[in-house]
Amino acid sequence: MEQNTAPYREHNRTSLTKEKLKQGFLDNLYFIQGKFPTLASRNDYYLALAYTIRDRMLHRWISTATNYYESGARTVCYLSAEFLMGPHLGNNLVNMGIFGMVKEVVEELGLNFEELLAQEEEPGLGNGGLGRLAACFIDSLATLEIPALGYGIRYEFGIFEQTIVDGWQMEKTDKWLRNGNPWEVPRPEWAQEVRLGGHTEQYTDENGRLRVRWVPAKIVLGIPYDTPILGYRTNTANTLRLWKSEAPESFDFEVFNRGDYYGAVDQKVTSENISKVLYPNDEQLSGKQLRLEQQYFFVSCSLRDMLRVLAIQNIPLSRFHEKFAVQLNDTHPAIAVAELMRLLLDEYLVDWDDAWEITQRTFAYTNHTLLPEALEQWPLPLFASVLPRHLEIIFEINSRFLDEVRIKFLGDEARLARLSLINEGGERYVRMAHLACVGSHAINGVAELHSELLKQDVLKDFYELWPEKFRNKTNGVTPRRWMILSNPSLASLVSDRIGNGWVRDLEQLRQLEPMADDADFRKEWWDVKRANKVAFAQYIFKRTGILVDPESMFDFQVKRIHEYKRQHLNVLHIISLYRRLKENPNLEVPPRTFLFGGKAAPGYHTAKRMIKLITSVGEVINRDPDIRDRIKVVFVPNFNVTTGQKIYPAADLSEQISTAGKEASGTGNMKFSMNGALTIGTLDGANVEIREEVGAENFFLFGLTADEVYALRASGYHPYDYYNTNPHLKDVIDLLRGGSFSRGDADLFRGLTDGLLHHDPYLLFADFQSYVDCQEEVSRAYLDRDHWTRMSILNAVRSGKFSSDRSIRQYCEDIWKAEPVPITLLGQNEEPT
Ligand code: GPU
Repeated sequence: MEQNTAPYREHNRTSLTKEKLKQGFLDNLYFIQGKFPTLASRNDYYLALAYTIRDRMLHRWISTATNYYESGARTVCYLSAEFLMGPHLGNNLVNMGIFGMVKEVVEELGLNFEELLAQEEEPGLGNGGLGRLAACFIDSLATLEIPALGYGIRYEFGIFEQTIVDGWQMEKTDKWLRNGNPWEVPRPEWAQEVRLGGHTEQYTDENGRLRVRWVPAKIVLGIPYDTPILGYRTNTANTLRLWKSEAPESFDFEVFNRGDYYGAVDQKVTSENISKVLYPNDEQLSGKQLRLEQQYFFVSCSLRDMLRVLAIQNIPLSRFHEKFAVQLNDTHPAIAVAELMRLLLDEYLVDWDDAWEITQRTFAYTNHTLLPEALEQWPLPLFASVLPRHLEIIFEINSRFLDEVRIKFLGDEARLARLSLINEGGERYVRMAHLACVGSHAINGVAELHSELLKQDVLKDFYELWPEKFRNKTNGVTPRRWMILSNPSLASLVSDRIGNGWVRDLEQLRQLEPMADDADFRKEWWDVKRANKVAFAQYIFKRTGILVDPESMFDFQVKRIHEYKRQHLNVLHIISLYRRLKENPNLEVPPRTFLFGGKAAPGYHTAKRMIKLITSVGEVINRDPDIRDRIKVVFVPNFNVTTGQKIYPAADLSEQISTAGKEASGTGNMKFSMNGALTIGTLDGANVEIREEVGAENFFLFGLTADEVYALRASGYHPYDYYNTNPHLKDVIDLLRGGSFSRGDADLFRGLTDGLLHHDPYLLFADFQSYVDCQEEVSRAYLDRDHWTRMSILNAVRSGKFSSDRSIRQYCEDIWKAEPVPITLLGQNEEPT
């Protein structure tokens, strides 16, 4: 059927005039929500507005799909178990360039625009940095007009909602879909079948060749739900395709369940379980069968989806790797290596060597951590029971791989054992990072230091084998969400001076460097920060009942709660400062508000106790009449994308204090710096590069380097000696041990303090004095407002490197070999009818 697309360009539902927007909004309220303003709820208004904007995205989306279909261009597929998108409405308005106009329209209708934006439940389909990176990357891919899809899982429940009760974290389920999701379109016609469990059999095909057949124990359906992802002021609208699991209708329940109705319903329930909930562990493997099933489920659906596209574009299978560049976001999707091999070998009957070449040329792998406990391994029996055919294929990949190693490193048996895809020391495991390395043509870390440490440590043997595969791609974040949307006053201050080219080319911010010496500009800059702090103080009061002074320094540590990130080091400094202020009330330190935010994995007991530690110390300090006007401690509940958007613009100081060598990159560090916060940090992850960019004189550095950490451990680390020889540290620990912050309960933090005194695996004691000294420097610096503001400006305007546009450009050039495909809107050259 031929369709004239021209009318859709200036349709009632697509036009961008204020009148048409208003009409569209009221129409959607009536025809979609079935409401009239008299009875409409805030959610009705939000949905009507969301649909009004979605209507205006569809022409770009449809045009983009059509352009890609016709061009047959190389497509980037970003495979990720997490996409931490944050709310869509505001971001879509920014990217379409209609934020201001729509705000006016909504207000002219007598509605509160901020309230409607706040009505959107954020899709929290990720734990932290890794999932948020995926979200920034798909924003940049669309902005750079690269044909791309994000593939993942449509979890029914995303990351839990955190509340704080009596100082402890409580978890509530995240029912983000309860009010409907206007941004997604289900595509049931593109459903895929996924097999699980069962066994394999050998058979002889028509040509007399021995082949393997996988007889699964169950089949589940994957239904794709598509969300359009707009580029910033381009015609491009790419797709985030998330898979939901369902029971297949074609499945013959009578035969399989012998007419057992309840059994059939049971089967439906277990099928739906696969995409039910996001595992809330960050950098900690869960080892659960369901988690492996989730990984395989979305990977299999996604690869089959690529094969579907290949077929409709009439591209031969042998060119799969020319059509698709598939990025593995950590090892969560690493099973893709074995699955593509299986599809090619068993379902498309490709020879091993050809299949292997296609596979290796298709995949590239990003590693996101050096923590050994995060490296995924699956016990062999579990793996065999879920994916029996894949295990056979992995054995074959391994045997061919080890033959190659043997030739290169003759006689080096220890090396073979270290490199093997199977961990044979005791209980046997499949090593997913090894599978990813072997099956990929490129392997990258996410900051320079991290990429170096990968080569020296975690992936050393692979580096020695294939040095040419290794790269670095330093992370970045999108300035659209993290500057324009979250900090509009700062963005317009910047655009007033240098226009808005910086939004697509963040290095242009450097044009503002001279303004750091301009007193008027500094005043404006300070006023913007001050207004953001006032707004945040109001938010804090509403959420926690704590009054904070916007004049005080806002000192933030927001990120997942983890021992390696050392929120408790921050607390040790707070206690030491508290103690000094009590002893010497004349101490000249600027008022400071210490703010924390972040979730602890529900099963990570030490992390949960670190939250209790923060809130307990806060309770004492915030109530102490001598001190409470000088320092305060606040735990901001439920840190997520939405609260992050309020936090970064309000920050004076950013705490990036992980043990050197442990934080792969960090991305919050970049968001803070872009919004004019100064960093106190170790030489870890991307901190190193931030310091290089903004200048050492505008960065508060402390602590051991990664090499020093390594050397100290090697020479024998004795935390107790630091306690014995540093009276300040001793004071702090003794206060904690004596129950001063736990209403006399000496047991509450005993586990934490004993752990530090006797083990201290993250070297808090070794870095304590250096940290405290550095904090004194921070305090002195804040007293000089002019100088501080100068440093703040220089931090923001020198953060251009940390745009995710830069990261994505480098991935495109160096790994994906993908090029922009500018989109012409359909009907552009046709006459409207
Ligand atoms: N990261 Br592995 C996560 O957020 N979750 C994970 O499971 C793993 C890594 C983070 C790193 O901790 C952080 O340093 C990095 O900036 C981020 O991934 C994105 O690369």
